[in-house]
Amino acid sequence: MTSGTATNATGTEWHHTACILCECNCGIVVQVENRTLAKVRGDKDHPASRGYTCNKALRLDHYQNSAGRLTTPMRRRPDGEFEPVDWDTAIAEVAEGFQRIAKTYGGERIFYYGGGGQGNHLGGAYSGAFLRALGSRYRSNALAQEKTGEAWVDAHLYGGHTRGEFEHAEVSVFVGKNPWMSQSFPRARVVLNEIARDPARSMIVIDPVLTETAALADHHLRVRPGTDAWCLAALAAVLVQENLCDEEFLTQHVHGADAVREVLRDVDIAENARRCGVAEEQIRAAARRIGRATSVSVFEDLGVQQAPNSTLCSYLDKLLWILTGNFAKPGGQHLHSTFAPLFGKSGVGRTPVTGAPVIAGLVPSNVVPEEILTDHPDRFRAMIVESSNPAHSVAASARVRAALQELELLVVIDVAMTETARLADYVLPAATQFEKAEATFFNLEFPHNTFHLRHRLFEPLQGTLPEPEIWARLVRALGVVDEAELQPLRRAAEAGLAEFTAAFFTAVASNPTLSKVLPFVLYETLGPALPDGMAGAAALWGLAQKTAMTYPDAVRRAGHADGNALFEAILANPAGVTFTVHEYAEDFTLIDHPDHKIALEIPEMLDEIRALRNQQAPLTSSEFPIVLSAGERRAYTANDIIRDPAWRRRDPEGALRVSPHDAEELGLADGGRARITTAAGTAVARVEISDAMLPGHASLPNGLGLDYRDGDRVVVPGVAPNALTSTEWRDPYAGTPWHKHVPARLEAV
Ligand SMILES: Nc1nc2c(c(=O)[nH]1)N[C@H]1C(S)=C(S)[C@@H](COP(=O)(O)OP(=O)(O)OC[C@H]3O[C@@H](n4cnc5c(=O)[nH]c(N)nc54)[C@H](O)[C@@H]3O)O[C@H]1N2
Ligand SMILES: Nc1nc2c(c(=O)[nH]1)N[C@H]1C(S)=C(S)[C@@H](COP(=O)(O)OP(=O)(O)OC[C@H]3O[C@@H](n4cnc5c(=O)[nH]c(N)nc54)[C@H](O)[C@@H]3O)O[C@H]1N2
Ligand code: SF4
Ligand SMILES: [Mo]
Repeated sequence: MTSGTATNATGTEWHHTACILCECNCGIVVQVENRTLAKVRGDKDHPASRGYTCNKALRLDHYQNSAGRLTTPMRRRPDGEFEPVDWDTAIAEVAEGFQRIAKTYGGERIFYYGGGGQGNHLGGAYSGAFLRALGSRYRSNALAQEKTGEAWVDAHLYGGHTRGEFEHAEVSVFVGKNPWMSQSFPRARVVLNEIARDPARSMIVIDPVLTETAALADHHLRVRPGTDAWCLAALAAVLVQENLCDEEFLTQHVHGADAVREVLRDVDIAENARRCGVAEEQIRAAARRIGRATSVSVFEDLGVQQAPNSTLCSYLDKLLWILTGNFAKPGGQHLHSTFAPLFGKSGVGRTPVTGAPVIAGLVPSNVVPEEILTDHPDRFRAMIVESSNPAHSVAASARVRAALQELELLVVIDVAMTETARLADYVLPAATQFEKAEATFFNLEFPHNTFHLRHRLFEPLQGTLPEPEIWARLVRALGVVDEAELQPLRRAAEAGLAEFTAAFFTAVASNPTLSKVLPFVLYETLGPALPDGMAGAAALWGLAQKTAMTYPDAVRRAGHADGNALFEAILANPAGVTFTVHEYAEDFTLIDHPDHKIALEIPEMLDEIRALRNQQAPLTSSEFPIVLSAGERRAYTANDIIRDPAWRRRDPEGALRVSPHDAEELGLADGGRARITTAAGTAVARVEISDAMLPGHASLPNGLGLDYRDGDRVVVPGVAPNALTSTEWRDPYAGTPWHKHVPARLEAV
């Protein structure tokens, strides 16, 4: 442990690493004692978080030393019980099993789900070699239950992902997003407080709940759940009808704006205001604030992405910043560089059984059960799940579990015995994110974008392996690469990066097999030449080359002469590096269309705006009159990452929040219990009566209802939200679930 450490005045060692509980991955420094994370602080040297953390990072040891950790590979016996097996047996049998599936049904019948959670994408970077060698093509992960609708819109508009620059925005707009709790951009609470304190800046929040963020807002548009499309269409319509658009920007950088404006001119703003339950004057005031600002940034998240009209909402909220020209300037919205793109560009079109759209290369999570539970010849027959818990995190858990059990082969790679692992034929135990080199590809900022390669704090726990090693062993077992082909590259790597670079490009150009399994080749050849414990970083060498080729000027501005210099900087800076520095005008060059203009007209979306005039039947009914938001981010939720309930300082069971009005009507008492019933299932939760909730709206936190076993003690605190959700409630374009809008009935128990 040399390069990963810093020492303070008293001689105590602080090791650089990162929090793994949300996509921000704030830099932290930790003191370790006997394999525990004894003390945790924000890392001032981290280029993005600069010392910031939220409350969640401080007790990360509940992840590292969870009693639920796996310590040996396991195989299911014919009697259904697991038995421990050694790694050689597990690897040989798993590789052989998938080979058999590929031979019998074709590699395309092998489906891959996951590849990284909020803090770990390095393992997933290696999965592709094994999957490609088998001929597997279909994959998915949690992004296909939240971000694919937005990705579909983005692909049409400019072909890339955008991010707001909230730190400098005059007006920040949060649509179905509560960054006080869910973070998602650097130093969120600091930035929100700064905006709230500054009379020259404004915050607009669209949310039915009076969230912590909404409480700081200048304009809280408190829509009725599920009615954002009317609110957003009205906001965009005000911009057009009151001539608040940036004409110069639209002329120079956008085409199709006139068609969009024509549709928005016909929007009846008063009627839309009525439909979403927000006063017309409030909508007009918010739109005018956007219209006159020098800079506007917009963040949409699950409140619209997991609710009705979600893809339309993604389109409408992008109109707010595009019509007003808030792009390619300080405080505006930006396309950004990526170190490794999170979204695939070339999809495979449609899923084999249901014909669902594959957006950004991802099968919609909600159709996974239907792609398995059928006698269709092209159904998925086998699956690998890595770093994800779909049996708990995907809609309609009961159906997902039935599907997973139907597979001929299910292999799960995780650190813990999860709801999904329990259904597997083989469970492969991974080292934790503090026991291996790790990084994420949530690198989404502009003009400065950062990348953080973390060094391990501990050796892998006995019996576990880092995923790059697991994938390498699996590829070796397939026998697709000849050892002799790797030898020259290994020798070159020992000689240095320059030698390796030359040898690598020669080898790959002359051998198509190697290019099929590139991450494996890098791990096997460059990996051994990297510092102790850092072999897993080998794939980053390839990504660094690509990054330097894609953004040569921005990488040079960040101080890296070329791909090798960037890779070396990443290895040498355990607190993270800035890898690109952009100039604002470069935003335009990042637009992926040949003319580098935003293509604003999406005919399907314009039809959807027109269709908002028609009545849409509510999803609630007399049987299920309440809208339940199943899975809200709170102070102590972190997806399915932390299983140990002792991590939570407050609200260990994750209360059901209901409005005073509904509590009164239904006879629910604060601290009492309520039965929640939906079309999919039923559960009992503790009640919290909260003024933050609108009548008719209730909310449950995410990440609860996970079981935790400590010796013989098994606890399952709270409600698993997906015991209450259904697969068919999903967006017609992207197949994303409506978790925030589940019709439900509540009764006192
Ligand atoms: N504490 C914590 N932080 C997290 C996570 C975590 O588990 N815990 N997970 C991370 C992940 S994976 C993600 S994707 C992000 C998600 O981050 P967010 O999207 O901010 O999280 P949510 O709380 O699920 O939903 C956001 C808001 O949607 C609102 N909402 C519900 N229904 C509607 C509606 O009909 N319209 C509108 N406009 N709003 C509605 C809710 O009131 C809520 O305030 O958080 C990340 N950060
Ligand atoms: N009803 C409802 N459902 C939801 C949501 C909601 O709001 N409501 N939110 C959705 C969203 S936005 C998301 S992002 C998903 C998240 O759901 P998932 O895709 O299931 O991902 P995580 O919860 O991040 O689960 C991470 C898994 O990785 C494991 N893990 C941790 N570290 C490592 C490691 O180093 N290696 C390996 N191999 N495994 C590791 C953990 O033990 C855990 O099982 O949930 C979705 N599901
Ligand atoms: S949970 Fe997110 S915002 Fe909070 S410390 Fe961890 S990475 Fe940072
Ligand atoms: Mo997410």
